[in-house]
Amino acid sequence: MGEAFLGYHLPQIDGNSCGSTAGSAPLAPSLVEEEAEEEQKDIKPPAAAPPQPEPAEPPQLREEQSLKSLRSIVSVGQPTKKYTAFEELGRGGFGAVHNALDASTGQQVAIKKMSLQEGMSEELAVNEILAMRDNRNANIVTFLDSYLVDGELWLAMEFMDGGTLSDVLRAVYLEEGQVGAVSRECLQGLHFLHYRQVIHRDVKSSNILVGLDGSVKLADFGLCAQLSPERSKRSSRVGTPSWMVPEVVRGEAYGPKVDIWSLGIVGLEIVEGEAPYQREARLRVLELIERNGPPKLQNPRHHSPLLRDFLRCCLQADEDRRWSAQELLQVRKSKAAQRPHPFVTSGHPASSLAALILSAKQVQEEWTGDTCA
Ligand code: 3AM
Repeated sequence: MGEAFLGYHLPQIDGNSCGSTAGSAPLAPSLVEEEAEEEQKDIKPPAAAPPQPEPAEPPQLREEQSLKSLRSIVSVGQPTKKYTAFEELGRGGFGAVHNALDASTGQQVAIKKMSLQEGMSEELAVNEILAMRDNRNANIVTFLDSYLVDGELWLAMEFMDGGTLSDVLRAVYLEEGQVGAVSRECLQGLHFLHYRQVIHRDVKSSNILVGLDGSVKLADFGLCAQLSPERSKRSSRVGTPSWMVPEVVRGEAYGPKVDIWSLGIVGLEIVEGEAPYQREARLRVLELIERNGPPKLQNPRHHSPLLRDFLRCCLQADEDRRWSAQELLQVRKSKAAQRPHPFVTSGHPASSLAALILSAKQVQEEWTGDTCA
């Protein structure tokens, strides 16, 4: 699975912060990575002329500032007293995720532990906490609490008992009505974020969590960007290669619709099993995205005209022609869309995903059993 990256040689992510506490906006971190030709795993970004939107401060000063902002937003106290029965669920790009029990309520929680030893993590951590804390919505994983523990940031959030959408896709096949349901739920989360001028910038199936009740929620906000009237576009090359939109690959100015392209790529992941070019080396992926524009379905005739049209609306290389979350959902009537996209409205209710997510869990458990046997 491709891992996210921040633009190569960037002195800042792009000075962003999610969350409404603009005053405590963390400056984004320095990151200078060695180039290495390898698969998208553990990749670091390719060479490009990165945007330099704001003058960089000395790295040490920025690190101190972000550590200060982090200290000001985390809770005081010992999470090891509040939470018990820790078990590792898995590892992501920035650390491990554990599940645990809230000792006072018995509620199951997920705790993401991010090591702050590696340069830029404080800023990503602040970004992630503020984004989750300040953007509460039924289609966004709920933030519960955060702590600083021995050089680690612990972020407690709601436990999603179905795991990631990517885990589900490995185990079961989704019918089109279920693809519509997942797309609609993600679009609702994206519409909420975009309405609040937040761009997620790393939408992919491994950053979408699901529940055994059929819920579908966006997660992993470390790379998100808060737009403002003064800064209505971003231009840093941030994201995960196969899910990146051409305007990001080219280092051009972009807005919230980058997430809609990535959602279109999630649609391809769902129906084809993986994202386009996912097995290619990262430089090659970026080259292919820039050269080929919108990726095509391998077997278009295997899919309905509605699904094909939905993907076409998301995967428009021209940002102006790409539909927004609002247009796809038709949350409000706009000139560009007098009706919601029928693929989204024809999607099954989210609750109908419950059985599918349960079967995916069972298949995964069988696999684990087989491995252990
Ligand atoms: O490594 P896998 O895919 O098994 O499902 C997520 C992933 O598991 C899980 O942590 C791993 C690394 O991202 N995870 C992350 N956030 C979670 C949450 N809020 C979560 N599992 C449940 N609830």
